[in-house]
Amino acid sequence: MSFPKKFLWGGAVAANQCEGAWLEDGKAPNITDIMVGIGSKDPGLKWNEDLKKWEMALDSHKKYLSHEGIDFYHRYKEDLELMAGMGFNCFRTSIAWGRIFPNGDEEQPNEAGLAFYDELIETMLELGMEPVITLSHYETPLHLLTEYGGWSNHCLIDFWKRYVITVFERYKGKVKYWLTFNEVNNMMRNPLVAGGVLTLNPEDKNDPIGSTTEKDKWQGYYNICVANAWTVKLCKEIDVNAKVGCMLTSSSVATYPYNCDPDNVFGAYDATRMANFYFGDPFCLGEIPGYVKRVWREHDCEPQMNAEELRLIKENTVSYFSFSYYRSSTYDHGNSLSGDTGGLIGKENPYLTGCSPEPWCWPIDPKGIRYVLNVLYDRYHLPLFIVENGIGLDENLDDNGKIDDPERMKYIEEHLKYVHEAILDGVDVMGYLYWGPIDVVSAGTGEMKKRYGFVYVDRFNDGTGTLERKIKNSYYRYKEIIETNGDILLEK
Ligand code: BGP
Repeated sequence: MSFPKKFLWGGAVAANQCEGAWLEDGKAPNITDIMVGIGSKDPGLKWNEDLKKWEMALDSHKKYLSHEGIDFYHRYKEDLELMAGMGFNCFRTSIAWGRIFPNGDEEQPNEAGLAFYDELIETMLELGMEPVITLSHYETPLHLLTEYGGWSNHCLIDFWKRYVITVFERYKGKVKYWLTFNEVNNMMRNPLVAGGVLTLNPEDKNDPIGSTTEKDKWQGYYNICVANAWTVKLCKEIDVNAKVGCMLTSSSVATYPYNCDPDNVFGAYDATRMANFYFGDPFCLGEIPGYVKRVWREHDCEPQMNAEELRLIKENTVSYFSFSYYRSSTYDHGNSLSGDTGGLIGKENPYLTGCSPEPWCWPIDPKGIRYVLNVLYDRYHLPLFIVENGIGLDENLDDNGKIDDPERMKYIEEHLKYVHEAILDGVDVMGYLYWGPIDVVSAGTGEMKKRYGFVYVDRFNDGTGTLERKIKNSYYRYKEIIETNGDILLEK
């Protein structure tokens, strides 16, 4: 039994990490544009005491590499051809919300922004790749945060609906796979970027992230659940042939108890719920779960809700569950869990032997992807779509101008082997998208040095480079895997 016949093979990027052109053709800044890496505790925001509000204040000493990205905005044709050259039958990217509604609250969309995505989507289709489109990959327009407080403000639901209707109508019959909010379950750890929430009148005027209140976060959570349900409903009304899925970082599903101490077993389970299922449950089962309501009760942070919207959530659950998986973690009740773009970080797992190179050191756990797929399928009984998995390496061209990257090939092969095991277990897996098939700016650290691509991009942390693209050796291996629909991996 091999991979399913219509398996979706491809790769994924995000507008804010590759497009560049951050203020071109009418686009205004979004939240990632003011950060050098979303893991930064110090975004480019300053409190204006006269106006009593936050405003953008970029730091002239910092390099905001995402402002130019890899210039995908102007080079997407060449890049998509390279992707098609590997045999991709689909390609994931996001629409930058701020290209369509620059401030987020306009009545009319920006035609120039739409024109860019018209061409981009058309090119994917011409090259035989299904577009998989994320509606917001950490890309809330900045104005919505500084003016309205972001997603904790109920009016964002209407702004979102306007945006979603615009793109659903425009790309009807062209885009079959939509994803709502990228890794939105990171919002409790990263309310500003993943949750798009900013407290408007903070206690600590020097700390826009740390001063976000629990109340605002949970109100943002509820409003996003409503917005997700609206997205599903609108898609059914506008384009019956398209499907809406959620997108969660699901490395956290593989949070293993450090040992069989019952406190660790339950603690690991609870950590998974509070890092992952707390969004998965309303998105897929239509219910705000009891363990979330308990937090609201005990911390006095219950959001304002209404019965009609709760019914909307109930009746409009997603058609599939998409997720990223990079690594696993362990839970030990004496140690707190931290996290970054790869997932949660707990005590080192002595059973894992590899990790990605320093300074990132992400543990490598291919068996974890089988575990995650099984857990998610057992809980939600929905088709599962792996829309991010990959390894970041610090790479340079060798003397012959080439890059040999056996670590990347090994990483993919091993993960796909366990994806296949999950398929044998009976899990419905729609496809596998490698994260970063072309080098892009890192989400977590904002650097170029952390390269995921099968295609190298000549750009460096100091902003220099020709932007020339070069094929790495792993390109040919991934091509072979796709050409044989994964059979080449099963021959071993
Ligand atoms: C995910 C994000 C991506 C991506 C990836 C790798 O969290 O959805 O945007 O970049 O992680 O993370 P990083 O770029 O920090 O290595």
